[in-house]
Amino acid sequence: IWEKYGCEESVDKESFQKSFVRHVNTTLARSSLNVDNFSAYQATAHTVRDRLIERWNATQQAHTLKDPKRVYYFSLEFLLGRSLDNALLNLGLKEQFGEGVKELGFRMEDVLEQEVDAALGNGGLGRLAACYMDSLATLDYPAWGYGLRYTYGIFQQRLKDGFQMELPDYWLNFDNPWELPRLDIAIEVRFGGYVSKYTDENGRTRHRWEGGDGVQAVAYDVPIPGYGTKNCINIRLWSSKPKRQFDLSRFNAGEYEQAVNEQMKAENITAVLYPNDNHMVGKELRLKQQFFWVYASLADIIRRFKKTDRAWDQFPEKVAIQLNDTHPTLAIVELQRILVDQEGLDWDDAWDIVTRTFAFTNHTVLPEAMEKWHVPMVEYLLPRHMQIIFDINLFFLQKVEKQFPNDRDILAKLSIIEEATPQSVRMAHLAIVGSHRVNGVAALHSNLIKTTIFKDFVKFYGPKKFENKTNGITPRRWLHQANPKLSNLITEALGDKKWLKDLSLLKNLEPHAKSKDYRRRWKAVKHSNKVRLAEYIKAKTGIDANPNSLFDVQVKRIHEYKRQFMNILGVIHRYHYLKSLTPEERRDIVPRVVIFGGKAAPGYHIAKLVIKLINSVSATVNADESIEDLLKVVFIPDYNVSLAEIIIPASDISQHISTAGTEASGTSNMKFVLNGGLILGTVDGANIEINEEIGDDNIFLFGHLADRVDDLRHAHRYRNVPMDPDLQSVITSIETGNFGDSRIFAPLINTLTFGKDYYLLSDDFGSYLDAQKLVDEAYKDEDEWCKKSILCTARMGFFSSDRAIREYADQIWDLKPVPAKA
Ligand code: 26W
Repeated sequence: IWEKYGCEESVDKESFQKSFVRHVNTTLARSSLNVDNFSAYQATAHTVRDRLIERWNATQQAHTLKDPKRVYYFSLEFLLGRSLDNALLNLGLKEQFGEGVKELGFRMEDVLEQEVDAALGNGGLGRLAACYMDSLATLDYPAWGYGLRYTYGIFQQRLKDGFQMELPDYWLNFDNPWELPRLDIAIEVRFGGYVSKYTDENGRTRHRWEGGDGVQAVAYDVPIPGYGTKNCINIRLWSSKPKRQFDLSRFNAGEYEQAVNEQMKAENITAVLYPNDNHMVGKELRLKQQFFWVYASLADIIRRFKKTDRAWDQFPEKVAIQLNDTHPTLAIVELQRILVDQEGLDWDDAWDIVTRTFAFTNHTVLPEAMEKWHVPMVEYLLPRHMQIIFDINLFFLQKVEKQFPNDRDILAKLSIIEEATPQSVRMAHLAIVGSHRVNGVAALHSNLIKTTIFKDFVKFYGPKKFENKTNGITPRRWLHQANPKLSNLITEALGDKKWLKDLSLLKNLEPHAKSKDYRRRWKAVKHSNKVRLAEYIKAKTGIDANPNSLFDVQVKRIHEYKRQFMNILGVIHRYHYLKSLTPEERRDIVPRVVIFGGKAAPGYHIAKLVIKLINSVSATVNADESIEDLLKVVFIPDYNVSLAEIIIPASDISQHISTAGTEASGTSNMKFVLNGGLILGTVDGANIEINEEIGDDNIFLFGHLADRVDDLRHAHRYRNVPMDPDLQSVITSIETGNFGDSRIFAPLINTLTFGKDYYLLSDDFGSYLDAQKLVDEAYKDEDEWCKKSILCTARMGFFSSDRAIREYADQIWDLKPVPAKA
């Protein structure tokens, strides 16, 4: 029977339609008379889901049989965006199903538009995790992601009078076809309690973590299909549920609120994603999220490991765990606890297993982003783990002392415990000590961590433990899916779609930059992408963005170090300049649309003022008829993955202008250039490597270098550095009230004065304006610009997440692909 009915779901147009109609009738309980676009989306999604699950099953079965080494990617964020289009493309179903849907009376574009984003992440780190899952699946690696299933993802952003407002992102309003609830996989997680000591049968002193309150972690599996392979990997997201349903005795006694209390407390744990990007806030609930997640994930991994009868010392030969930043660092402690307390291993044997299992990726050098947890809080929630952290630290510092006798200074610097009141656990230190490899995410960043935040660890461990793994992006979503017209034009030039699995093949596009006809068509694609964005802007903001203008884009989280403030100050400078011109002089000007997008953390007041200033400038500039259409300023609200897919293909130039040394890598810079957009940026993060690949002629770099930053800051702090005169006149203009009541902007302007201009806007402003001038000049020669655009795309092969994942697999995880059977 299994063989008879276990045949594969077909993928042709007719079977799509059959399955679509069946899902409308059964899954949705509707009829042909009441199928709207949303129902059509649901029916299509379920049809695709059936095919996904089949591959998912086959992949997991193959892995179970082969039992290869697996990598587990621990990430508190997976910023997946929409799934339907991606699944259609990766499974190669788009054409047939598109036809099928059309004959049923729908347009595929409208159907795709119905899906809400899975926005379980803040920005760079979360989207990187999503790109890496795509590559792991595509390259047939046996991999799982582990994360949390937040009920609320990153908040939705609205604007009110130019100010950011936050709305909850309740993304699970309707059923989510992209997850498989695994209600049978439930793991009890504990908090609190106490530690008891006892002597075991061998006379050894042992510890047991007892008591405390329990909640359940329930698994939801999200299938991630590879492109051009049957391989389909899994992200397991945990959702918190109460251990028991509500307390019936209290309910019967009429204490209804108390009766549901425990249930609510349990469900709180995975209720909401913390909306802070690059900023640590020491909230107890966040620590609970982290422990809940790593406890359940490790229990799951160990259950899988124990299915085969292997000795513990083989654990690192079967399991690699990558820590996506310090958020999952407690996993190090938890594994040590399991091995020592529960499995009875000696401390040193256990620790050897632990350190061979874990590797740690650092994503930021900003001091305010470093995770530190107060010891009393950790002690109260996780008493045994706190003891183990102290022991890990003790044994570690003993080794340090042996290597550096009588150097108290280095002990204090390296200690996992920060000696303040109260004491804190430095999670980055714990992550380094508990991992066999530490990596940064771009060349400059990886060097910086070795010479700044982790330099004393390099003294102790030597440099080999610290590596670079330059970030990458998936060309499937960020070119093929987001920019289908350009994807087709590339495929046409290269003869086939092999480049989607080997992005280095893009280099064969280079000769086509010389073809006038190819350039014409390349330009036409960019133009049509700009038209699409202009229509979106008109619909959402009412602003007319002329697609014949230069589209200048900065979209990313709003943060002082990313310097959107400098961008808008530059816009004001341009505005004054335009107003100073005679009508004849204006004829020579390249019209620009300056586009901003991005969310500010709800508690980050300065960042929120930047949004307000952008909107105030937008209101003034867009209403000023004297400058005609030469400048428009747009803030597109609610920037997210789906919006990025519209914005990125439409940019002529995008800005990546962080203070040198602050942006670890950036990944949107790669997405823009891959889509033939040029970049204006500082010598920071991956901009540097992009420059190396695409050449000096195809990028606009400016500003001070990272090695100058300390001196410049020092100068601001201790000497009276006069403000750049152009910057000063822009500030004066704001203060005069040209962009509304200037008093609200005082705290923002103060960052440049009383705040000692920590992010060095004044120091870089002159070279920023110069670089902008070069952009304007270059854009006048449309044909030359287009050549640059083609060369940019052609030279971006290195930045595929496939390359990045292969490096991790070969150099850190020792992982081999396991191709799923066709
Ligand atoms: C504890 C609060 C917190 C939350 C999130 C601290 C730090 C984070 C993330 C690590 C911030 C983040 O997303 N960093 C970004 O990671 C990207 C992927 O490597 C890089 O491209 C960006 O440069 C970096 O800012």
